[in-house]
Amino acid sequence: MKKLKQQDKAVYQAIQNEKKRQQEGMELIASENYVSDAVLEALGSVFTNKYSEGYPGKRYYGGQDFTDVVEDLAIERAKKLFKAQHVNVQPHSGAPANMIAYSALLKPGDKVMGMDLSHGGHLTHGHPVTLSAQIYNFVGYKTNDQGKIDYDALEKMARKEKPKLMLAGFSAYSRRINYRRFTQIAKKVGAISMIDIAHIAGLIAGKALVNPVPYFDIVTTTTHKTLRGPRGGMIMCKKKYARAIDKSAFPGFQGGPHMNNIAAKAVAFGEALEPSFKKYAEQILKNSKVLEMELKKYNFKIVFGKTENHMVLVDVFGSKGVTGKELEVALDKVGITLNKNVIPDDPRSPFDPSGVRIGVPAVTTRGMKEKDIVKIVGWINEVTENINDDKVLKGIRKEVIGFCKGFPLHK
Ligand code: DSN
Repeated sequence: MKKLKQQDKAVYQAIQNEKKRQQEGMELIASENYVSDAVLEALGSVFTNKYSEGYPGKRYYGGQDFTDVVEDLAIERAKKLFKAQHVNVQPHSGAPANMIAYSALLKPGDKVMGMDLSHGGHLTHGHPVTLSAQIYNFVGYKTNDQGKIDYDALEKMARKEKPKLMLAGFSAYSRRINYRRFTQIAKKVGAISMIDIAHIAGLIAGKALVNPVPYFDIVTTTTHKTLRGPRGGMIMCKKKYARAIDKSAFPGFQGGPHMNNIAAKAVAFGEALEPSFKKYAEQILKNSKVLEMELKKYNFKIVFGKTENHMVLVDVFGSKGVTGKELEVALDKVGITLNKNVIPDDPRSPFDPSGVRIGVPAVTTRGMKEKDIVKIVGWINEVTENINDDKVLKGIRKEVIGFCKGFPLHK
């Protein structure tokens, strides 16, 4: 970064500080990860200079010889990874990907069934604060007392509501979804089936979880969570919906695609096709199970009962009398980063909810294994027990920095 250092010290310094923060801290936000140096290089490439409205072979401006190469590579690799019939790699991120899909399939006022946010769903699945909820008529389904989706109840609800679209997927739910049953219900009520796999795309690509793509009409995802690519979105769909999705992405919703980002997606998908990615996905599940078991040992309450993916949702207020925000702030002081999170039908405010969400994709990328997760949960417990004791927190901070030295990040 010689040029940047000379030209813009303020930005250069902020980048250096962020690098240090990442190196000396433990990243447990379930949606975060570390990209490879190769992905970073593609992101910082000259493709950022290029406008490429349209699709490979059908662009509106000239000079597209090489943009077509990287977009085709990204599409072909994604098709191979997910066995998808059609792929659009242009969505700038997950929220736009969902809006692009909705507007391809729905008319304003159409009904959509999506998972309630406090039960693990996502803002863009129809939360009232989002544009999606202003345009479409969302109704939310919930998990039952065992922390699972009750498919009989879901079917009953679908028959009553008659949605145009049934949406599966989540951002804080730690259980698996019965893809066959979900899509059968959608078919029975004549709804289009859609799933947002943003959180688990890497686990699917790494074959640690069953691939839902063959089951669903439409699949949206981000590329930067477990999939470990650049920040971005992607839509996969059955051939039948290909034209509608492509038209909705461009010119419907977005302008020029971010070609540097698409180049980086191609690189990340290439990495995900390597055997080492399968090992990484398997290790995520192992680490996540240890996370759950260790938290239970310390009597933390695991919402949804257990984890079957890369994360757990913990009711820290219910089990320890500490709010999600209090724990997030205290853990920040020791260099352990996670996020406060609502729990099902949380009586507390989303700004100071009962829970925290903890995920292991980033620490797994960093090379941490089961024994390391045991250590991390020990620290989480110690911080919870000593939440107002700055001396204890300072001591843990030193230990975390020392521990992280054993897991170096970008040079
Ligand atoms: N912000 C992402 C997450 O943390 O799950 C999704 O929006």
